[in-house]
Amino acid sequence: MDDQKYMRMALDLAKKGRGWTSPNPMVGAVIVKDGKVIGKGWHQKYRSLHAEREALANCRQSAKDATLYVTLEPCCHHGNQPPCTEAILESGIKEVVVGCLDPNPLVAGKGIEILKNHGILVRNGILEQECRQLNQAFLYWIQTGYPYCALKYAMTLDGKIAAASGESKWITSSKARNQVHLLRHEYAAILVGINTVLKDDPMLNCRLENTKDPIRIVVDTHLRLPLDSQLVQSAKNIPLIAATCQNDSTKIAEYEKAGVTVLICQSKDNQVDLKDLFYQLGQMKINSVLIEGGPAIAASALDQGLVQKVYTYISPKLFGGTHSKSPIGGQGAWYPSDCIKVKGCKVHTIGADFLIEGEIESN
Ligand code: AOF
Ligand code: ZN
Repeated sequence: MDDQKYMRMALDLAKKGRGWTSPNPMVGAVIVKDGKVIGKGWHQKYRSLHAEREALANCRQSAKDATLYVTLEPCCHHGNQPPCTEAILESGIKEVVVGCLDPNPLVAGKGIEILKNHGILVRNGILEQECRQLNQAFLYWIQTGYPYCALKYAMTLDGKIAAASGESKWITSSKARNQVHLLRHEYAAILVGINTVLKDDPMLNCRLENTKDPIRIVVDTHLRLPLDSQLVQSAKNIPLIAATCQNDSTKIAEYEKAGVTVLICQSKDNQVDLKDLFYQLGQMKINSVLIEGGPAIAASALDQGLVQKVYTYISPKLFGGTHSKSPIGGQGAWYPSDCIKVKGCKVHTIGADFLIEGEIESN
């Protein structure tokens, strides 16, 4: 009972790091002695103290003989921060209760083993599902090398993302659009195709208070990104990556001068090979990507098995139009049985709109 209570407290603390810790996981820690909480902490942002050291630093009394509740297995390696296992051993903590294992090859069970070898009582797997769920993106990236990827789109009840003229501003209400900005805070990067940029000249930043901007990625096979676009103009302040197959050093130099990072990617069907791009992004420690358009990019990312999650915003309107666009292009499923299945769907109401979020079922 108490185990769950304190682990839930640690989980709530961990969530305060949402959007700030990438490529690190969100982690929360609570130190309990004689039935009282004597210290709390969470990993606040990348390169800052780990949750366990935060909680120890905040202790109101000696942590000797206390119990530490931590949502993720304590680390045992030297990275940006020293090993948490050392801090735990020095503190005299006698029991450590862990939410879930850290699959980072540098840790992966070794953190728990070190603690046990020093006579600390360790229990693992308290609220394990929730602790894993919280760090879905980190866990996916650290195990596969590829960023965790979500596809987001807004459509009408009849499945259109634009009217017959091509105009799409706006499908959903401002309340739903604000929620999308929260996703931009949560995900490490946001990705669009060059056609979205040429059509809308977007900023792709996060316009809410106390949030961070995602790294912006444009898939731009032939390097058509305008130098005077809002994206390029703001590239010195908010990171911008142009993913291209165009290896033209003069042109690339111009973009780089403007602060854009140009990634040369392999080509597939005369376009940027998204799988190669995602591999490179993973290597750059970009652990999550939100795809925000358009239909061609969505289709290739799905076809290549790069998408794990879908956020579908639905507005109660009908556009109609045989040629009006729908969220996912490409050839699509030939037979109903060729479909991609989405599991664990949750439906949320946002004002007059709806959000259905679900996970792609892997084959
Ligand atoms: C913990 N507590 O709060 C976090 C952990 O480069 P560093 O030193 O920040 O280490 C990053 C790795 O440590 C990260 O990949 C993950 O395995 C673990 N994160 N571990 O004990 C924490 N954030
Ligand atoms: Zn640590």
